[in-house]
Amino acid sequence: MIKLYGHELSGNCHKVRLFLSLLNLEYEWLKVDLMKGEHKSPEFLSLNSFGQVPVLVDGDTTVVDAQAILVYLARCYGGDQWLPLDAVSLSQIVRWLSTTAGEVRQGPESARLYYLFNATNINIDRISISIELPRKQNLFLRNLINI
Ligand SMILES: N[C@@H](CCC(=O)N[C@@H](CS)C(=O)NCC(=O)O)C(=O)O
Repeated sequence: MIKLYGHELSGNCHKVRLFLSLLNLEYEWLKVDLMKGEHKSPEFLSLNSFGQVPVLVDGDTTVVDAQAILVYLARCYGGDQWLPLDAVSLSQIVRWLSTTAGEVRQGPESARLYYLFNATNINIDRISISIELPRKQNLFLRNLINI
């Protein structure tokens, strides 16, 4: 059975869980407690030397990184429906995978970390400007993450 290492508060893990459910795939959920630093343990680092979740293990195959996992699952289990290979479709899919790891991460995810998890190393003003939100950037971000 597929194993997914992750944490329930991780947006990157959520993407993978959502797609597994859309594909009706059963999997074993293995919680990696980020708060306790389990993602930096030698055992976990042997799965992903970056020390990050999500990590998916499918038989002999280990895939790290949410976007890579989505592509893997789409190719293995989704037929052509989720990942058509013609040049235009594929480029559009990569564009949005890239956006989730870029703009979405720089915006909503950083706001969530800043406001909900007190990640004070994040410069929230700079992030708001860098993703070019038009007005009242912080208010927009706060509304987006519902606080
Ligand atoms: N590029 C990776 C990033 C994964 C990532 O940043 N995961 C976070 C949780 S959402 C994590 O494990 N953070 C712990 C750390 O970086 O030390 C992906 O898209 O999956």
